[in-house]
Formats: sequence, C-alpha cells, structure tokens
Amino acid sequence: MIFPLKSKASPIINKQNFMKHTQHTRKFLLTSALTATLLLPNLGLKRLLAADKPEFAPLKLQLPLPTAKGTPDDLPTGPNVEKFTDKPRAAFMAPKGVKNVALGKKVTCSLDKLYSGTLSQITDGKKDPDDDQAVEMKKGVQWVQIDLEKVYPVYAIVVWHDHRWLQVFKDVVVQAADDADFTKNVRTIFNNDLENESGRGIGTDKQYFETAEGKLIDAKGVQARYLRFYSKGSNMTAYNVYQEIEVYALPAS
Ligand SMILES: [Ca+2]
Repeated sequence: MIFPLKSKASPIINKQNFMKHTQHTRKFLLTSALTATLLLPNLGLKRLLAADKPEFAPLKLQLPLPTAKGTPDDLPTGPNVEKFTDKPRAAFMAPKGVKNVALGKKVTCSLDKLYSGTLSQITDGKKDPDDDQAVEMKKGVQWVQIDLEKVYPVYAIVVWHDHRWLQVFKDVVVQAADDADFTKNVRTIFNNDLENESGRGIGTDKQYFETAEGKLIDAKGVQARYLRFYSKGSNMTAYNVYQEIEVYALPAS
C-alpha cells in the first residue's frame, strides 16, 4: 500500500522540483543577463573616467644652482608676502608623464627691445643665477608670452624671474587665452597684483621670494595654448627680468 503512494508522489515531487529548478535557472540567466547589460556600459564608462583621471606622481624639476649672493638684510615683509624659507618645496602632484611643453617654444613680449638677453632664453631650459642667463626688460608693467603651439591641459607653471638675488617681483599675473592677442577666453591662473597695476583685476595670491626653486603655480589642468606673464619690477629693481618659464602638461593631449 505504501509503495503506490510513494511511486505516485515521487514523479509529482520530481516534476515540481524540475519546474522550480527551471524557474531558478531562468531567473539566474535573466539576472545574469541584466547584470551584464548594466555592468558592461559602467565598466566602459569607468575606463573612460580612468582615462580622464590619470595617475598622479610628484613632479620632478631640474632645479638650477642656488645663488651665491647671500640673503639681503631688508627682506620685504607683510601679510601679502609669503614668509621666506630656504627649505625645499613640498612635493607637487602632477599626472604621470607630464613634460615641460614650453621648452623651445616661441616667446614674444610687450616691448620691441630688451635690455639684455634674448626672448628665446626664457624657454631654453637654462636658469642658473648667471648674468648672461637673465633676460632684462625696461620698467613699468611688461609682459612676456609663450605660444605652446597647441592646446594642452596645463598642470603646473614654474617661473624663475631672477633668483640671482633674493627678491620679490611685483604684480605678477599669469593668464591663459585662446588667441595670441588675448581677447578670447582669457583666464587668470595667478595674480598677486594687489592694486590692479596691470589692469588684469585685483589679485589674491601672495608675493613670493625668488629662489632656485622657482615659483610653482598650480594650473589645475587649465586648457591653454597662449600664456602671458605680467610683472612690474621687484623690490630691488625697476626692471622686469626672466630666467626661465616651464609649463608642465601631458604631451599627448
Ligand atoms: Ca633660460
């Protein structure tokens, strides 16, 4: 009597199990397909985002020799002047593979004549505190301009005005534009011109001392081809002076 019941029940149970199994399999396959459909574009998107956000590493600079002229006694002070330090700058993080894209690029300026040097010396890679490496131009608000020849995302700009002496250059403004005449999409990257001497607006950045470290400006990936650098002498000289300007960007942009 028991066997027939069992034998009747078994196929039903097996069939139910089979149905359940089939339903589970279908659910699993559907879920898997759905997950794959949702994940694949995300993975693609993630890859794209990863490509947009490159890996960062400390920026390595080739620093010039320090000056042997010593420290003047009457160093400028005040709330708008960074405190002088002879310690190395903290590491600046920039995307891996950035290069000085300004090296060898054409430089123009606000004047027809220079006092000393040539404009090409501003992007020749040399920045030692030697008199024959200083490019000097007359007093007043003057500018030099670099054409990077194409648009780059710029991460760091390093400027050596004149570190032959420990001094502070005045009204330093750095701007980017889409055209050589600086009429299109002009953006200010750095400005310590507190009284709008250069007519570029009042700056909020601090004045700083010239040292072999140069002034590193965080350009935050600004898209730029033309860069213009304003100044109006220093606390030691009315001249405007440059030894080198470096512009760090990813070359394959
Ligand atoms: Ca130089």
